[in-house]
Amino acid sequence: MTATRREFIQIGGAGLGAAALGSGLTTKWWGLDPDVVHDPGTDGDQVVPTFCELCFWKCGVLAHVKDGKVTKLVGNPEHPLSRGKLCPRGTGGTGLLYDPDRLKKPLLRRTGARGTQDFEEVSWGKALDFTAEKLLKIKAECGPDKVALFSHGFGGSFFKHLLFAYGSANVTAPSYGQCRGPREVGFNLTYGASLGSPEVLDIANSRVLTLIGSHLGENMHNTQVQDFAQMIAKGGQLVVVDPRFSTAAGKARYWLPIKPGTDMALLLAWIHVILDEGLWDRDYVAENAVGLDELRAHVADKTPEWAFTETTIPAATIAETARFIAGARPASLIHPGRHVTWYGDDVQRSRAIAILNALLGSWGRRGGIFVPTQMPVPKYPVPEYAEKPKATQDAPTGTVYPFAEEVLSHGVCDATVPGRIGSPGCPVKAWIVYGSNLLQALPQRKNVLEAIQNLALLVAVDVLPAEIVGYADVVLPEATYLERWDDIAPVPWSEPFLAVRQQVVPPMYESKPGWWIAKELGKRLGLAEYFPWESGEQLVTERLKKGGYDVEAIRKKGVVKGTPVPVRTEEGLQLAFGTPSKKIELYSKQMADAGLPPLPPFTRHEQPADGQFRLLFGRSPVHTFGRTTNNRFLSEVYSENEVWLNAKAAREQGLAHGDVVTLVNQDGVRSQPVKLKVTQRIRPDCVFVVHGYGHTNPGLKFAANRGMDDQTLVTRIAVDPVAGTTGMSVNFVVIEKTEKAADASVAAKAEA
Ligand SMILES: Nc1nc2c(c(=O)[nH]1)N[C@H]1C(S)=C(S)[C@@H](COP(=O)(O)OP(=O)(O)OC[C@H]3O[C@@H](n4cnc5c(=O)[nH]c(N)nc54)[C@H](O)[C@@H]3O)O[C@H]1N2
Ligand SMILES: Nc1nc2c(c(=O)[nH]1)N[C@H]1C(S)=C(S)[C@@H](COP(=O)(O)OP(=O)(O)OC[C@H]3O[C@@H](n4cnc5c(=O)[nH]c(N)nc54)[C@H](O)[C@@H]3O)O[C@H]1N2
Ligand code: SF4
Ligand SMILES: [Mo]
Repeated sequence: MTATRREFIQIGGAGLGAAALGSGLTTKWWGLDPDVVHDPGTDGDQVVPTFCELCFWKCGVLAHVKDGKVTKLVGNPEHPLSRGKLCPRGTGGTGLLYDPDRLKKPLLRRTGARGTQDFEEVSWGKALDFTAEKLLKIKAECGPDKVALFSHGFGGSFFKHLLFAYGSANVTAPSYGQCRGPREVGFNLTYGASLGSPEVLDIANSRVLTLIGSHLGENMHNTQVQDFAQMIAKGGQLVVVDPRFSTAAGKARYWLPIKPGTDMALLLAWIHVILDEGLWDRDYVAENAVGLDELRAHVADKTPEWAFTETTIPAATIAETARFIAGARPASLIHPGRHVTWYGDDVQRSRAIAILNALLGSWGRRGGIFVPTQMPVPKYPVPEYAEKPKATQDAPTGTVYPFAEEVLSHGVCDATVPGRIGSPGCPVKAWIVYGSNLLQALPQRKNVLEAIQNLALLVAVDVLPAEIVGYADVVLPEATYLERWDDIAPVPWSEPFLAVRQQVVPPMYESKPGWWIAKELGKRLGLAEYFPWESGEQLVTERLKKGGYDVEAIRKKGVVKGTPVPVRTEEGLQLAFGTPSKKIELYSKQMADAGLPPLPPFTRHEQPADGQFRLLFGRSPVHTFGRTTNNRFLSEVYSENEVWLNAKAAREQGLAHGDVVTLVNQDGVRSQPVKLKVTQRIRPDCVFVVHGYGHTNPGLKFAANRGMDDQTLVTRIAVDPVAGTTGMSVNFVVIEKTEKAADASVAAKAEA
């Protein structure tokens, strides 16, 4: 059974607006393009399959084209991640393509300081020559490991290849150290495998799904939300642990409004009850796991009564939900979350979630976590890299944080400031930033800006004038995903498939696809042999041909599927684990050997003082952080964030719904003015905002000055000792009433 559109939209938090977008019913169009742009929803006389990049889930898209314009984007029914539907954001991709504020030409900074935005439009030749000259100089003087790439998004693959060929292994991403890093490390330590993106979760078949924060329905990953709707339609039940009454909480059998930062206590108490009452999967654990005795001893005193004092969840509710969760095993899934950099003990919390899933026997089982398969596709032949790419000694990776799996972005910032960390030698000199708005993505902006001002070169490859672009020396305007080919990458999933991103319409303005930019830079760096393809199209079709695939059929359908293989034990999958013991490691000897707690300890985190609130953040169903807040189409539904505040707390503060307020954090840093949303749907000790607003680059004519930027207030972080990732939910604010209006209408007027 597949979810109907109605079920899908019911989960979405934005109600009617999302429905209108999802079905292409919106009639208003902004007329952004000087030429005719059809109303979105118009059928094309040509349909080109590709895949989406409004977020990183890679859903299959059928793009309708009429008179050379993209008129409508719909889900590809053949594509396993979209199944004929897109989320509201994916449907609004034309709002990016036809955004009048797009970067149109390469830019070079004139003489002013970084950030003054005094740019000169130049030819591609001049921009690339300038960049290559600087990069060659840095390599000659300091070595190749003094260049770093920050990257988010599928097109980053070409720039990673460029950096490796140049000799640097400093590839980093806020989507690791400020997002899912701790989860991947926690699951790797426990199962010897991580969850990846898209996460390998069999939600559609879960009988009970437990969400620890993960706000599905606001967090709008298409397949997951469709699966979620299917699960609910089939009578599946939900346990939602969230200080806020999220969209998902509205569908839940149990909503546990936990005190923020105390989830570990709840998880340990659940484990305690499950072991104490003999509710775990004995056969599964006996066969597949090690460390049960140590775990039992570890949680012996972690009773529901104890957890109540930490979490404020009544002991009886903790025991009842533990039984409820265990009662549905093995089709009982504790969702591992995605954005998990919260309090600095995030790997340990992810370990506790991994352990709980093991007790439920959900790994490799129907309704739990499946073991993905992947379609084979041969590489395009390129020479071996001349030298093994080197990472800077100064960026904390595995050496400082024993289980960090990637170069850490804030570590690169530190390594860019002379004398900040590591050896006093030559600090990192150049950053190439691809599809990452570091000023909104990284915490402790002062450090980020200090690093930026120490650089010899900052190159931004982007589609819009995001804040980071304003600080660049060289701005390289990339073509949007609808205007370019990208390399092919098999997605690990429950069924094997390959999808192609093909150009739907030619690049507008002077924008260029990433493959072209990387190849042209490569040529100028003496690395031409590493970019032997003539075009993105040729690269992809060669690889497919070599793999024996029917290229024409794939281009026509956008996707090819392979023969299914077992991905759950019920289908004949044999479980195997990549840990040192070849078992699920409830007790982690690896961690003990590294001097870290081998079982997840409870750490009591600082709580806000009277009158202070913990700052929490999350997603809106119709936007992807700050990358879509300038999208006029999506902004018809939600154009400005607001601060959620509990109604009782608001009364005590003398504040009312709709007031314009300023948040001031523990270090005296002030937010932009923002509207207050007074609601019963949040605990009184925290406030919540949607991340990605409060843009400050005036080039984003629609989004500039709309709402507030939560990142401004993240001046304090809690670094995870296991993975080096940065917990960011450790900032407290007071709320001041502001006289001056939060005036998005200023931006709107400027545009009119
Ligand atoms: N529409 C949309 N969807 C997206 C994205 C987007 O930008 N827009 N971004 C995608 C990306 S990259 C990511 S990483 C994911 C992020 O999505 P999630 O992983 O779901 O996000 P989080 O920010 O971890 O979770 C936010 C929720 O956690 C709750 N919360 C805050 N603190 C605590 C706490 O201490 N304990 C508990 N139990 N709950 C807490 C908040 O109230 C909120 O409901 O979303 C993805 N999906
Ligand atoms: N305070 C706070 N900080 C956070 C979070 C939070 O909730 N609150 N969330 C964290 C999470 S979960 C994540 S994943 C990170 C993500 O943070 P980032 O790595 O910054 O990712 P995005 O916000 O998606 O990147 C946006 C940039 O990509 C550009 N872009 C869009 N499409 C393209 C394209 O096709 N090509 C190119 N070259 N550029 C493109 C946009 O114009 C924009 O400049 O941020 C993290 N930081
Ligand atoms: S989840 Fe939505 S925005 Fe993300 S790739 Fe899929 S359709 Fe696009
Ligand atoms: Mo993320």
